[in-house]
Amino acid sequence: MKKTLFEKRLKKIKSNYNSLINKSNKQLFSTNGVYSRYKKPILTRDHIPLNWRFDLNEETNPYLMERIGFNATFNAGAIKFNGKYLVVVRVEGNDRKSFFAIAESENGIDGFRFWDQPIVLPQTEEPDTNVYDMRLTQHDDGWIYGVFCSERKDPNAPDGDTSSAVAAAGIARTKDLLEWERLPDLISTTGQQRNVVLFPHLIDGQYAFYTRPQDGFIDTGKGGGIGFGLSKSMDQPEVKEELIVDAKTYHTIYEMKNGLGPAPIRTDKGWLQLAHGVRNTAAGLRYTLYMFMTDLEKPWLITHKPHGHFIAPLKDERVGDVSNVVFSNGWIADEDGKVFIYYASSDTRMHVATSTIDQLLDYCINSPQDQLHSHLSVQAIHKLVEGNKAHLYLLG
Ligand code: M1P
Repeated sequence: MKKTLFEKRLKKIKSNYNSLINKSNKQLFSTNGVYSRYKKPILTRDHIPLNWRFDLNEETNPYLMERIGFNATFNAGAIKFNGKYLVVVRVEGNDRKSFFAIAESENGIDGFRFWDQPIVLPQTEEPDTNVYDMRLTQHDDGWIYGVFCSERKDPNAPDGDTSSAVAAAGIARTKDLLEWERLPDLISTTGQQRNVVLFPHLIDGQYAFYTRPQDGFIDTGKGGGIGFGLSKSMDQPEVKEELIVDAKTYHTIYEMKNGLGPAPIRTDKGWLQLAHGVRNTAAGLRYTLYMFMTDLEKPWLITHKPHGHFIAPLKDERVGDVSNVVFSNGWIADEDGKVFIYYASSDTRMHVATSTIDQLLDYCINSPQDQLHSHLSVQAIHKLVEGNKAHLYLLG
């Protein structure tokens, strides 16, 4: 019997989908020796399960049309859970609303599969218009916390302004990543907050947050910088004072604003920290990733900070819905020291890069710092060239 349009389309859609999700990834040669990129993104909108997109009933959907479209999969938190590598992905629908959905892989670099359904995030009394960029923290108190941006329309926006928004740090917690309990949003010293990260241990008996105080939705204004503050509880989370850990600074890659990425990784030499920095250019904002280390006992004090960016958008990564952006809010450190850095490119797709704790420590400790002036950058190059004189024959 002749195949219906529905049947023909189903066959093609299924075969495209299966070949995509079963593709293996390939590690690329590490040009800088710090981390390795991989050939393909780990998740794109085409990885979204077919039963989230299509009505699979031929009677109600004879053309096998997509009923719900998805625009992007990006900015994922990450955690190792029951031996699996999980990413909590920011999935954005064609309707511009983001939500969280978990994808799981056996090896952390390919074979990511979404769980059956997106996370059901309970609401506070004031429902979120949009939620995004969840940072996961396995806290000493036994809960896994997800801290994310909750965005709502600015109640003080003048008539006719339909785009001004207010960003707050939303908080939810879980034990199994299936059922989530919503807590009140973090109250802090400034009007808006994004890029808030919960530190995994109590400090002086209090919960500790890295923050990013800002007095505008896009522009951080006076508040720019990665902050740090303590809250007496998670039931009424409130940070009354924010110390600036890493200030936005003139003529750096974080000149305009910055924000912490995932929760830090503990090492015996200090906390490894990953952040994003933003500078303005004639082509618009450029987001790159950078690293620094903080003191083990005083995780608000920077001990090492390599100059410039750690990962910048490269080749295909440079283009997407918001071009020239890399952003990370998830990484996983394995017990053997391997580190999986999950990063998104141009607010469109997810990638992984791998490194090790030893490599990242070496990078942070032994790279020169940004001396903030061109002539001092030249001095650093001269120093390296001088030290290399005895080894120049290696390049011959
Ligand atoms: O579009 C780039 C990024 O912009 C925001 O980051 P920040 O608050 O530092 O400017 C976030 O909306 C982030 O999701 C997005 O990737």
